[in-house]
Amino acid sequence: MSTSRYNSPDYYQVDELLTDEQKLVRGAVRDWVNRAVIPIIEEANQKCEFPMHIVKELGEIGAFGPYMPMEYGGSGLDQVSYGLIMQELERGDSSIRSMASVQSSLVMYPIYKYGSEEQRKKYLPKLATGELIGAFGLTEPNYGSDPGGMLSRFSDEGDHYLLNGTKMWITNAPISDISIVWAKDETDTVRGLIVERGMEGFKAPVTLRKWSLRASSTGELVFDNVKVPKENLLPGVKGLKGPLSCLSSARFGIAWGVIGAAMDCYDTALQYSKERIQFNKPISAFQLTQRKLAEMITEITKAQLLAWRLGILYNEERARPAQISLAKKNNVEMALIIAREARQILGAMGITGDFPVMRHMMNLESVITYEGTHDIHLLIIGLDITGESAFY
Ligand code: TGC
Ligand code: FAD
Repeated sequence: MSTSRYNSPDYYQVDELLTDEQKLVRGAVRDWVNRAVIPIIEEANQKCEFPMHIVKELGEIGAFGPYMPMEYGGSGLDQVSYGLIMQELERGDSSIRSMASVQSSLVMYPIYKYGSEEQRKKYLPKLATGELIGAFGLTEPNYGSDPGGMLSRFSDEGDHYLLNGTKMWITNAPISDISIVWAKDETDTVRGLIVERGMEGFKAPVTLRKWSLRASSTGELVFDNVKVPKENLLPGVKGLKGPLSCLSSARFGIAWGVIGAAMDCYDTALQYSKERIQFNKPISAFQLTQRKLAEMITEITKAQLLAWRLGILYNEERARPAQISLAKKNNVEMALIIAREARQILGAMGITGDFPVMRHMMNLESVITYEGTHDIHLLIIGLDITGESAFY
């Protein structure tokens, strides 16, 4: 049972659009977040440490690859359920949702979709339980928004591949057992390789001094003549559409996840405003506070409906990449604005770790940048509606 004071806002009875199974899944994850994440997450952020002990528990509650078939360790759930799991995890902290997003959408998904049957059987069940942790290496020091320019390369050396290059800003890198690494072959074609911890010439140094996603483990992936066995190449995809299709799944999860962070900020600000007295009144009685709260619940409600509709389209395999961009862009910006406004309602208390608001706000500064920046998503939508590319 939940012991948290959290009241999940549902201004438009969006719950009525959910199935019993979807609500059951959400309830189980919500209880777990209240029990396992809320009590430890502030300390993990202050110490800048990822709480490793929760990985196996994330596996037990089915947070890794929930939409994968059961034979590979998944739960065979639909995409709305996946979204609701991400929403509850991100209510706890974006770092926890990040860990689960990468594991599910960026590591299990490409192995399931593009891997051989041997690769699926070898890696997916262990990734589903958290016995293995995965990372996804696309971004490089000089190629972030423009991953097609990547410099990482591998050559065919007969009985193995030889991999060289550097990936930067990689979630889970320092704690990962396997990484899905995107690199160009000798024909300049982007391919995916599964690189395992301990391979000679492979290092994953941690990225220090972050002010955002402090409870997430971020690092580099450095390959110096790494011998990768030939059976570690993902056979099922060639070209940039390989990594970009994985991003579609992760961006979908983020569009849902950030609603959780926004709901937590709204709920915290609403409760605080009713209890905080200034000028002999609760601050919730002032028009300017009410405007902030009314705007928040309006934007949360719109974001919920957007995510739900996208989930239905996703379930029907009709969600287009630009539609996913729209939801990622809109919902992350919505959550960030709400976090900033909620922090104002809390006054000085808003800057402390006694409340989750500033932590969410700082996290969301990463979320608006990764998985495609806000502006890149505007350009993806712009291209979709005009037919003109403004990237180059
Ligand atoms: P472009 O020519 O547009 O596309 C190349 C090929 O890919 C196809 N494609 C997609 N396929 C599936 N899903 C998508 N979302 C797709 N987007 C594009 C496209 O149809 C084409 O296929 P084909 O068959 O014609 O070859 O590529 P471009 O080089 O012009 O780049 C386009 C651009 C800028 C939109 C793209 O590169 C982009 O999205 N840039 C942003 C980079 C990004 O999002 N990086 C994220 C790194 S991972 C990360 O941040 C993880 S954080 C995780 C966490 O902690 O939660
Ligand atoms: P840049 O591409 O240098 O962009 C800088 C600015 O220029 C942005 O505002 C951008 O919108 C703008 N810009 C760029 N191109 C254009 C254009 N054509 N028109 C207009 N404006 C433009 N990557 C991974 O591969 N795996 C991970 O697990 C991962 N985890 C991450 C975790 C964290 C905490 C962070 C912060 C990042 C992570 N990333 C990861 C990297 C992330 O995807 C990139 O930071 C992101 O894609 C942007 O790249 P960049 O930082 O190099 O910015």
